Amino acid sequence: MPETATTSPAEAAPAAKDRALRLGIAGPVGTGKSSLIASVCRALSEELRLGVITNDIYTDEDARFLRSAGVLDPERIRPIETGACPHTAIRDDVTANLMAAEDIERDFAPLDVVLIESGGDNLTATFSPALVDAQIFVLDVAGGGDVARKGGPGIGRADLLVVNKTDLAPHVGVDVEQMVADATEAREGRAVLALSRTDEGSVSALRQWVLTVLAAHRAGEHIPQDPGPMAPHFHADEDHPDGGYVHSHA
Ligand SMILES: Nc1nc2c(ncn2[C@@H]2O[C@H](COP(=O)(O)OP(=O)(O)OP(=O)(O)O)[C@@H](O)[C@H]2O)c(=O)[nH]1
Ligand SMILES: [Mg+2]
Repeated sequence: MPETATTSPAEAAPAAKDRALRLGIAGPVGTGKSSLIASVCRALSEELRLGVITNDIYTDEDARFLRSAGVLDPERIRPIETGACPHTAIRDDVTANLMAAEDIERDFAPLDVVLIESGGDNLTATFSPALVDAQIFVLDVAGGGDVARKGGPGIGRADLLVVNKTDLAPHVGVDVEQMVADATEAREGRAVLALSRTDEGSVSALRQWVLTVLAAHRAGEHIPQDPGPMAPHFHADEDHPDGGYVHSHA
C-alpha cells in the first residue's frame, strides 16, 4: 500500500500568529480609509512586507487609487467587487476576503501585514473576527463632532478608533480634543487616534500602533475581539413594493 498523507486540515493551517496580521479598516464612505492605508504603506513598506485587499460594491476604484499612489508594488494590492452591501463581505460571508487574504499571503510569502479595506458603509459595519485579527474604525471631523459620541459597535469596540482629517477641523467648526474625549468615553478608554495625513506625528503614532499590534500577534498574545454585529438597517430597493426593506445581519 502506498503511504498516504496523515496531515489533518487543522495541522495544515498555520497558527494565526505564524501568518500575516490581518488588519481591517472600516468606516463610513469617504472618511479616509484608502488614504489611511496609503499612509501605513508609506510609513512601513520598507520595514514590513505588506499586502492590501480592497472591497468595493461595483468597482475596483480603491485598488486603483492605491496602485496609482505608488505606495506598494501594484501586484500586492488586490480588489474584491462585493456586488452587495459591503458589510456582507466583511461580516456575514467572508469567503471571498478570506480566500483573497490566503492567496496574497501565499503569493508573497511571508507577509507581515495584510490590510483589508471595507467598502464605505454606514456607521455600524464591523469585520468578523473570523476574517481579521484586529480592526480600525475610521471617522472624520467633516462628519461632525457629535458622531463619536453616538457610539455603535465599530466606534465603541474596534481595536482603534481614528478621528481623521484633523487638518479640516477649523474649517468645519469641530473641536478635535472634545471629539477625541467623547470618543474615549464612548469606548470606555479603548484607543483613539486623531489623524491627518498632513500631520507627521499622527502618522507616526499610527505606524507605532500597527507595530505594537503586530508584535502582540507574533507573540501569540493578541486576541481578536468581536465588536458585535451591526444594527438592523434599511436598504433602498426599487423592486420592493415599499421601495426598500429592513434587515439585520445579526
Ligand atoms: N484634508 C484631508 N483630506 C483627506 C485626508 N485623508 C483623506 N482625505 C480626503 O478625503 C477623501 C476621501 O478619502 P478616501 O481615502 O478615498 O476615503 P475612503 O474612506 O477610502 O472612501 P470610500 O472608499 O469611498 O468609502 C479624498 O478626497 C481624500 O483626499 C486627510 O487627512 N486630510
Ligand atoms: Mg476607499
